Amino acid sequence: MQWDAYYELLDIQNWLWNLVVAHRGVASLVVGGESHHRRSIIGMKISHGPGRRAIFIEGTMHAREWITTTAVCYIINELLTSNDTDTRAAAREFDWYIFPVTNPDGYVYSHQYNRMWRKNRRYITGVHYGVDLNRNWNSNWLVAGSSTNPAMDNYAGPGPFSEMETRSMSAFISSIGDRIELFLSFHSFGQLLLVPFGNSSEPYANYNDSINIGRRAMGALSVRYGTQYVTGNIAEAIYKATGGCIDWVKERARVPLVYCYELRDKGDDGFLLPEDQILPNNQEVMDSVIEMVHQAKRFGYMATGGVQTHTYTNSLLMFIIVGIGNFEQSLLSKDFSFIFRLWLIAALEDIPVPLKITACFDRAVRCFGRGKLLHIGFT
Ligand code: 0X9
Ligand code: ZN
Repeated sequence: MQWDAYYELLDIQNWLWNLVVAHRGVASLVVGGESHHRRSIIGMKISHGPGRRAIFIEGTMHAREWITTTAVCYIINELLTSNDTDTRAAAREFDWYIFPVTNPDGYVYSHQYNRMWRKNRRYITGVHYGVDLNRNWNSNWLVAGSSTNPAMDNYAGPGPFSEMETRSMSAFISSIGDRIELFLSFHSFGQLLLVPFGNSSEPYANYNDSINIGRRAMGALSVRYGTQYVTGNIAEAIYKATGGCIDWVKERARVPLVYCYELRDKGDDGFLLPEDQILPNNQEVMDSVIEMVHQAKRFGYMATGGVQTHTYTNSLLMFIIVGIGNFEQSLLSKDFSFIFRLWLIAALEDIPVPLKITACFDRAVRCFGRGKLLHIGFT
């Protein structure tokens, strides 16, 4: 694949397959779901071994947003072929699940009949086709920025998960959900990095971490060509819109770090981004993804070592945590399971773990607040 043209679905699928052949043992194809017209939603899994935490990336849920397709393909290409040290390390350290086209019927239609098509291609009623797949997820469905009118581009469908694409992809995401540490959706356009939720700017448990990590990633994005992105909550930075993919992934799949990119540009060419911007766009996006992984680790996410909790269900280890203040709430939050995991890894890998212990404490202190943390340990 060259980075100076937009490709059709079959070309992309062939390209993915050729990569699997060239990178046997590391790259494999996964079917994450199915479209209304029975096309497979194909993704690339990149894995250098079992037991790793996962990073999930999806693009082209909106058919006309062609720059997202090529950007996601570029990420796959770099992870498999780059000589850059950080990129190679990131490729080895995580299981990557990467889906360039999550709306294949719409994508094909946008190539063959209507370049500005956005939705899927299910027949609804009268002359109307298509549901907006980014309004059809079962998270605050139809609460804001969605339509009940099938003629509209933001038609949310007759019910949450009424569509084959969202239903099957959500099942796939759920099946690997507790391994996913970072989830990225790619859309265009607007040069934004969005965090949940689509109807409220109320900060969730790790909202500040998410914004901080996101801003730093966008700093890295800007270095190569000076492209500026704004990081912010969906409802504030773009508009209120619910039933979106990342909201569901955050709320229901409980993935710690979840972002939606709105790629180039800011409206000059919009969805029709000229082909000479493909490579620069893809390069700067890749810079940001690598920085995001780096920053996420610095903030205490992305625990490597890949220990799966169920391995330890019969373990004699007991985890005792004594805190005050928002203790109970923290117990229920993802932050707690993160600390728990870190401690399990630290203890069970049976290696000197001063760094992990430190990271654990840093994270715990951020979670509970300095001074509130009394004791964390094993018996
Ligand atoms: O409206 C959308 O779905 C996205 N913008 S786009 O121009 N690509 O259509 C924004 C999605 C924000 N995310 C959620 N609403 N969850
Ligand atoms: Zn979109």
